[in-house]
Amino acid sequence: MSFREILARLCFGWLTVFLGGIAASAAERPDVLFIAIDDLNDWTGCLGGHPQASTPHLDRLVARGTLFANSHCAAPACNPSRAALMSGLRPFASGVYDNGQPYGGPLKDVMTLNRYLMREGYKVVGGGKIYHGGGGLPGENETDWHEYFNRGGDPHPPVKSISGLGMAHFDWGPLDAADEAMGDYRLVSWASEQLQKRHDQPLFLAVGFVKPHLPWYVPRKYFDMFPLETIQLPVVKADDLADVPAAGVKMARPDGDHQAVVTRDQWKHAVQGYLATIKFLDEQIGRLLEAVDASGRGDKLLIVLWSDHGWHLGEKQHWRKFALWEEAARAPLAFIVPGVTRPKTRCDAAVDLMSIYPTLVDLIGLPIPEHVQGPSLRLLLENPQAAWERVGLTTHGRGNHAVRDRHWRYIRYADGSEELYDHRTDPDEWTNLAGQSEHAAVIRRLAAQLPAEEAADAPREKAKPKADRRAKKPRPARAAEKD
Ligand SMILES: [Ca+2]
Ligand SMILES: [Ca+2]
Repeated sequence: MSFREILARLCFGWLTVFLGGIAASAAERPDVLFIAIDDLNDWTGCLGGHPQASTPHLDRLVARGTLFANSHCAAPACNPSRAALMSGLRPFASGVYDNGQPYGGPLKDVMTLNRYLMREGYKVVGGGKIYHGGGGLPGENETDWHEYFNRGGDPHPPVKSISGLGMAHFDWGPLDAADEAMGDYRLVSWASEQLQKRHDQPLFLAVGFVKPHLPWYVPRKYFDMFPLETIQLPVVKADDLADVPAAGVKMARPDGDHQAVVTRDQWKHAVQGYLATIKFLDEQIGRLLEAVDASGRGDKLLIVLWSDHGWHLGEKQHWRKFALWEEAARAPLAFIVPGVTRPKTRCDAAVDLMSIYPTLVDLIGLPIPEHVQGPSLRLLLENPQAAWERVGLTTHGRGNHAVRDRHWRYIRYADGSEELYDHRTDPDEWTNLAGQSEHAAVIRRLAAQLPAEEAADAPREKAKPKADRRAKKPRPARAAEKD
């Protein structure tokens, strides 16, 4: 073969690769079903966070691929968690640390996941709750989503507070309403139509469930599935806060929600309400799964499912999210990737939700934008036992962080105080080991994962007149932590 022939063959080879690359772009890319859930902790069948949790449909969906059983949110609150995972910027990079800081300004010029996929030729449609408070950035939806579905509200009971606590949406009880009246039911009906439609571009379909967010009002049949006399409370240690530093006790706020719940004998009612609302959510996931199967897209549909953070129901005398312990930080995460994941796979490597953006674009075959923080999980999807040195990192307010690896949770508050828990012997995080010198090396290793620099707080929204009035009441105002 002459030199010229060799050169010609080489050029032809490269041309084939190059053209192949182009052919694989756009039309060849997989459809993506992006399932977001609001406030679902590990009370699922597959994660086993509560013995009575019943989620057969979610478990069935997750069993088609890889469950990340040790995954954690970037921030334990709706707004910063979602802003971070959709933008690729952690709270300490964007300055969006809590629910009172609108993400619109800080993310104005950021290549968010939905913008990126739109630019790369995807049909980008969403519905329900993806970002905190709806779809894209206020007033800029046309650059963020081709279409966005507003699921509308949910029915309310005739009384203001079923529990008698009188604490706004921190309430629970049965509704005399049909499933069809619920916003998440309409969301699935809409999503099912999107799955049936022919789209001439690859589809990015974001389905944002609002339940099991408060209030826990769902049709009565779901409450009937969990009779009050059968309800098991979370296992707790009475003096669990005794070894928690003051900054942690302040986050737990034992004299707030917990005292109100216990005083009014509402603990079992609340657990019942959360279990019932999760069961309702699971029914909707079952409907979505049926639509997926009916669409015939299964073999080229990439599915990711996540919840924005966990939830406490009295562990450490704490309720809601807004804390750095396992219950608030741990959040379901699963990927179903045809040709990559295998069914019924569980991965125990420590990860966090910042990996959703880079993993998706990596799997689709797009470059990961430079600003995106967090590693792609492709390696773990291909081999769940692969060596993994990364950690799950959770930030709650400037300067407060938790680092989770396979065995440990390390927490450091802005004032320098610390907690350390060994999950091999203490899965409930009852015994704070931070003061024990034999763990100094572990703490040093985990503390090295904390950011060296942290962005200043993004501007807070101005309090509405109603919130001003509320703030004057004796109950401590927590405008920054509104659900
Ligand atoms: Ca949430
Ligand atoms: Ca303790």
